[in-house]
Amino acid sequence: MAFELSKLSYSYTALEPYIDARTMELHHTKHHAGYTNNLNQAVAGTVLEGKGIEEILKNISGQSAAVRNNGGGYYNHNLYWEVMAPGGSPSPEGELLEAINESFGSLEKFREVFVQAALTRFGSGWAWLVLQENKLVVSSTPNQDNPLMDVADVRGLPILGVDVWEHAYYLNYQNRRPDYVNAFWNIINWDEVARRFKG
Ligand code: MN3
Repeated sequence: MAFELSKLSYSYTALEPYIDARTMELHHTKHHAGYTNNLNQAVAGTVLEGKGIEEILKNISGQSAAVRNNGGGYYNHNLYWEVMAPGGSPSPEGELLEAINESFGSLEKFREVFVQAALTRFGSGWAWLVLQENKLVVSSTPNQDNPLMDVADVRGLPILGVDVWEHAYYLNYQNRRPDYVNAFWNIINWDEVARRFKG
C-alpha cells in the first residue's frame, strides 16, 4: 500500500493573508507530492514497503538518505497542513493550556520560545512543540528530520510544527522569516494540537 498525498481540508486561498494561495499550491502539489512520490520509490521492494510512516521514522537510523528525507517530508507536511486552519482557532485551553503553562510558564512565553526556535534554525528545517512523557518541550530539526526519528537530538511526539524552509514563505515574505512565523501564529489549529496532545 503506497503512501498517498493527503488532501487539504481547506482551499489554497483559505489561509490568506497569512499564507498566500500560490505558495500553498506549490507547497502541496510540488513539494509535498515530491516527498510522497520519492518515499514510495525509496521503500518499494524493500523491507520497509507496507510499514507505517511512524514505524519507519522511529527506526530511521541506518536507513538511506532518501528514506530519511522523503519519509520526514511526507510526515512533516501531513502534520503542517493539519495544524493550520483558516482563521486559526481559539487559544489553547484545558489540559493542553495547563501543560503549556507548566512547561513554559505561560502561553506568551511558549510563543517566544517557539518563534525563537524557528528563527534560529539555520537554513532549512522545522520548529516543533514536542510531547515527552508528561511535559512539553520546543525543539528544531534540520532538513526534513523530526522528533519521532531516533536520530533527533530531542525526541518525542510532535504536536505542532512550522516549516521554515524558504519554499514555505519566500514568494510572499522573501527573506522575512520572522514575519512568516508570526503570521503562522494566527492560523494555528489549536483543536488539532490538542487532539494530538491527548493522543
Ligand atoms: Mn515544506
